[in-house]
Amino acid sequence: NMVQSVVGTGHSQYNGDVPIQTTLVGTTYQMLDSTRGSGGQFGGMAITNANHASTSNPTPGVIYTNSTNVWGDGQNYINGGSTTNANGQTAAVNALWGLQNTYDTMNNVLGWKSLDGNNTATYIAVHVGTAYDNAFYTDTCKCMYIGDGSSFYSLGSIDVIGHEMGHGVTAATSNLTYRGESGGLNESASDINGEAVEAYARNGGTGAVVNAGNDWMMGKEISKTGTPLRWMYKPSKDGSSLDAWTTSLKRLDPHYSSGPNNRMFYFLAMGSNATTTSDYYSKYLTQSPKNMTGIGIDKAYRIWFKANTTKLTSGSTYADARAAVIAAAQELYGVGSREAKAATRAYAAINVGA
Ligand code: ASN
Ligand code: ZN
Repeated sequence: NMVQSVVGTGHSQYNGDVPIQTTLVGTTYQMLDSTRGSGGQFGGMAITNANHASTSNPTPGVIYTNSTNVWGDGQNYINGGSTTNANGQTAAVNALWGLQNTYDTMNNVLGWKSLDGNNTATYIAVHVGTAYDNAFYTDTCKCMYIGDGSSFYSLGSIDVIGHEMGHGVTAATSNLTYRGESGGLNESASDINGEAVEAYARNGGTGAVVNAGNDWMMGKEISKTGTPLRWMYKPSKDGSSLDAWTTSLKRLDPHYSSGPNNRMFYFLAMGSNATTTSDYYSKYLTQSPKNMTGIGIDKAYRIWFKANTTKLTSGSTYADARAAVIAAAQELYGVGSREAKAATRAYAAINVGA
């Protein structure tokens, strides 16, 4: 059989028609991308159908195949109340496009290959569980599982995929322990990755992370109510996350103790005076730190990534994160640089250092 890597079209659920890299084997197309990553369970980046396997220790199932290189119908198969198309391809389109953009963000912007930096191939299995309202990363397979949702729409939005795969980067590098202050930093590292991938994808995948309309919210698209999972610019909007560091932060669930570091990243990238047509931001622009100028998400992402992958360790605290981020900014942009000063101010704004 002739095997070729080809570009097809996916009718995605959240992003319109998207290009996806697939493989033609004889006359059958497969959701296997051998241009992004090697080895792994499937010999390349793959999307499989978990076909409602139990969420505890699930098996990935088989790679999606099709007779043409046009995939999905752009509809939400699961959440219309119908289960007849419960194994539909649209969730797989979301997953492959999201995973390809996750790979490209790290590779094209940072030169970091796949999750471990060694180009080990990853995969995503969709349709895990029944009406399952979560998505999760598993390090043993360097893979991610996506549920179809019940309270949520199918959980494969681009920021959620970037978030989950971000857990793989952290696991391969700093390995921040998932409790206490390090747990919050671990979750924040994933939220930052999710938002950077979203920004990269919305910019058309041109090799930079440009703030081109990423929303600074996690999981907005999968929400049925319009309420996202988390707000990076004002984490306390969720009713549980902190906006600034306190001594009790370490006792919170990592999804809430992530808040201050998420907010630090927002301030570092966007400053405190960002103007936008979106009313999501406008209410929060006048509070501390006033008149802080951001350095843009591209530089902020490079700084955070360098800190997480080369300076943080499993037991790192918020104070350690401050030191690591400032050091990374100094190494990338110079001691006394605008970027290093912005990093210092962004941590001061969340009550870490001065
Ligand atoms: N989706 C969640 C996360 O990645 C799963 C979890 O609660 N660990 O944070
Ligand atoms: Zn997470």
